[in-house]
Amino acid sequence: MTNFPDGFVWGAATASYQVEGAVSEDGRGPSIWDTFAHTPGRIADGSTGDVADDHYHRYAEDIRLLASLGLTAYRFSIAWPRVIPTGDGATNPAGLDFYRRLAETCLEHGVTPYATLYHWDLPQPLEDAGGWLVRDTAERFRDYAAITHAALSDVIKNWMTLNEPWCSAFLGYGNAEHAPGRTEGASALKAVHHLLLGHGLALRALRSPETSIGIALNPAPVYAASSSEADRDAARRADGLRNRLFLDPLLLGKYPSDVLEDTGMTDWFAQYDADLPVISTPMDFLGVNYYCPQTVAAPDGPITDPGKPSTLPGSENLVAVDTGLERTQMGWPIQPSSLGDVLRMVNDLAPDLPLYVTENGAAYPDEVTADGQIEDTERRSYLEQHINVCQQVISGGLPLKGYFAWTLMDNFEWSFGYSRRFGLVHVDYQTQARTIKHSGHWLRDYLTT
Ligand code: IFM
Repeated sequence: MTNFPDGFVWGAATASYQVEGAVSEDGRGPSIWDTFAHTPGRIADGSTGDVADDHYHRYAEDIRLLASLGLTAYRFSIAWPRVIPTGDGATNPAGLDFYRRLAETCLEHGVTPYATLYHWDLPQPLEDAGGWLVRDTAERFRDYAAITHAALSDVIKNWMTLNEPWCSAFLGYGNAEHAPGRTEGASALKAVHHLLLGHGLALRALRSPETSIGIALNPAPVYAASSSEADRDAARRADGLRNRLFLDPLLLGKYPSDVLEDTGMTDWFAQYDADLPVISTPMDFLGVNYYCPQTVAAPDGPITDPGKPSTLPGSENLVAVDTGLERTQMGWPIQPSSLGDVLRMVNDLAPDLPLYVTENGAAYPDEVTADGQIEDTERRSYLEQHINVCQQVISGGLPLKGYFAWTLMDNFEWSFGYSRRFGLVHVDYQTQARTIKHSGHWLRDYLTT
């Protein structure tokens, strides 16, 4: 066994649109990702999540595989359009039944279910009515969360409201890399507010003594490329948009004023001060999805390219600096110690709040050898180094309670389609055959021997 404390949670994560497929079955309605993926040019390999890993039909096999890796927790997401196909209207019992079967199968295998209520698949009719740029969506999210929790709280005790609202807001409404593919400039910050409000409203609606509720964010340590004033200011702006814009309202009950000023959104946000107590409703835990740090500098001159909208409205004039670190296939620099930095950053703001690493992993261009092996040495090393950092931060006194690898099995990696594999388990998309990679075998040995 590992040197981690008793009760430390070991799991793997997935998300509905990335694995389920079965997009038109049993009454599921369309989501923004169905629309986006079916729009030519949006997904690098022209693929969609129509079939994905066929997890909707193969979930029992997948949960058995997860348990066979020595993992005892499964973080999955619930597709809002399966539960309420139009987003706001009749509930679809077949959709709820699927998640009941999934949770019950977990429990039969000694696996604790951790459900995320929103991992980006907004029902399309809600986007047509304004999406996350309008307040109504936050209220519809609360209703969906309450219905889902009421139906499943006997089998699911651990809940997350949102996954990575930074991506929903800035990639969805900022630079159009994600669904719904809109470029709204600084108005993407309205999506931030409505997502956080939805989180707070749902948290209040779900609160019960048996339920543990949190959120999964993707904060990243931001380093200045040099100690120059300009580079430090670039780091301040990047940190503001990536981290403080989410952590401050959630944990401190206020928005960072410099970010609102940089983006010209001060007046818009001033109207909604009354939402902050809702947004900062105390959580039971905070999930950190960590992949890589950012190192930024100020450019020598203006670099804004008006043809390419910025992901970070208000911080267009930033350059990402290559510090020479090795990178994964996503181009993300590998710096395990930064996982410690990000966990300490959150812990400094909320010293008693239990933390989980709710995602961590790496994409590499895996190859299947002639004898059917996937010798993913780099992924194994990535996981091992990051798990070692988890151990160090626990020794340092941080309340880190669990680690979820991203991801159980290769799946639809959003705008990259199936061209990026993060799984502990390889998926042959032609046959749907699952094969445990060497990283998965390593993790099983690490956890069980
Ligand atoms: O695949 C995604 C996941 O859906 C959210 N966090 C990052 C992962 C890798 O890009």
